[in-house]
Amino acid sequence: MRIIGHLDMDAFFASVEERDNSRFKGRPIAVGADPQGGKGRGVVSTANYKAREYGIKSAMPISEAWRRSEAARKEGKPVVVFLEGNFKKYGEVSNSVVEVLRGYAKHVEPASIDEAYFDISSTKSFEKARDIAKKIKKEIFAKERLTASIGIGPNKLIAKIASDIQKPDGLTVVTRDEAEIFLEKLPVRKIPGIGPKTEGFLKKEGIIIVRDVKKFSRLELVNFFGKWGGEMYDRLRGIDESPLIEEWEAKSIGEQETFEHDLKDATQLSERLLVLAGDVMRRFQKSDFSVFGRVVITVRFAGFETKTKSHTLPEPTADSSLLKFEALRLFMPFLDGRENAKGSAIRLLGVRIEKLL
Ligand code: TTP
Ligand code: MG
Repeated sequence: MRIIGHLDMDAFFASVEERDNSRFKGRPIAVGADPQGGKGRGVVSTANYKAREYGIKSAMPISEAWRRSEAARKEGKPVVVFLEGNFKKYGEVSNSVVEVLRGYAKHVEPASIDEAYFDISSTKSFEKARDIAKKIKKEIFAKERLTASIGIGPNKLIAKIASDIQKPDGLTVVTRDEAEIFLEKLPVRKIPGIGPKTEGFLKKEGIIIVRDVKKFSRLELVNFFGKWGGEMYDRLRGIDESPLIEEWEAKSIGEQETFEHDLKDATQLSERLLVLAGDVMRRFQKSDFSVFGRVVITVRFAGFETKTKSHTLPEPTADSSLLKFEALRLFMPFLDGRENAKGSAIRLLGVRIEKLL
């Protein structure tokens, strides 16, 4: 029997800042771009729970967060502390948390800067797994003065969903026998992979919770959603055999830029893209990786619609001019009707390399 844990730090960047700046304790905090008195053009990386009470959340334009802070001020509530963040420090804390996990589990998969899966099948019981999870939380708090939420389940899928059920400082254990019932009551959106599109489609059918999607056969789901429908059929039932992937720490290197003014000019945009590709290449050359296998670009339009395009190379390479060539090739359709029918201006560009070895 497998017993898998998923740990996710609470309001991660904001909690680190709150910890290290005692004058911000208990105040609403948003980590992200400089709000520039409401004119800033970037986004919120994360907000602590106090700031979330103002409706501020990850990926929200920083200008919107500023407006909410000003509205709070008018109501006599505390204003938000805006901080730009210290990514090097977050990386170090992240490594330190993973080290704690390695003390309890042989197999650990760091899944993002603030989350990791760990395999504690050797405990052989969900009750013992609960005890281990408590110890992990306690040790992280003792070492880093930060709280984390943990989910325990029979696989990665259930563990991930469980870690999000009770936040902050939560611990949710779902045994193999409870898994299917546990999922049935949840809104469909809680299933990883079900995004706004699928949610919208299901809503039109009057479907809100997982139990109701189960009326569709595997074949029906495949007809609706293609190959993903088959995978979804399993996930709705708590079935997930995916193994922990331990070796992909820092599995991508990327750079992005939000422009001071939205850009339309093809020459200027191509130049910025090549500069970003150059920055990515320099970081790649300093890294321990020797080749990359995929090039990804992100384009955000003035209206905030965001698209990513990727190309997997026929074989991995370390070639700087190939990165620039592929990034430009992926970008070309955004300069004409193929990806930009309305001729919109562009506010952000990003370049990333993945499949690093
Ligand atoms: P999350 O775990 O999604 O968020 P969180 O840890 O801030 O809050 P929660 O208590 O709900 O887990 O993301 C982890 C960190 O990743 C977050 O602190 C900041 C960063 N991040 C971004 O920079 N942009 C984003 O859009 C998101 C979602 C996260
Ligand atoms: Mg988190």
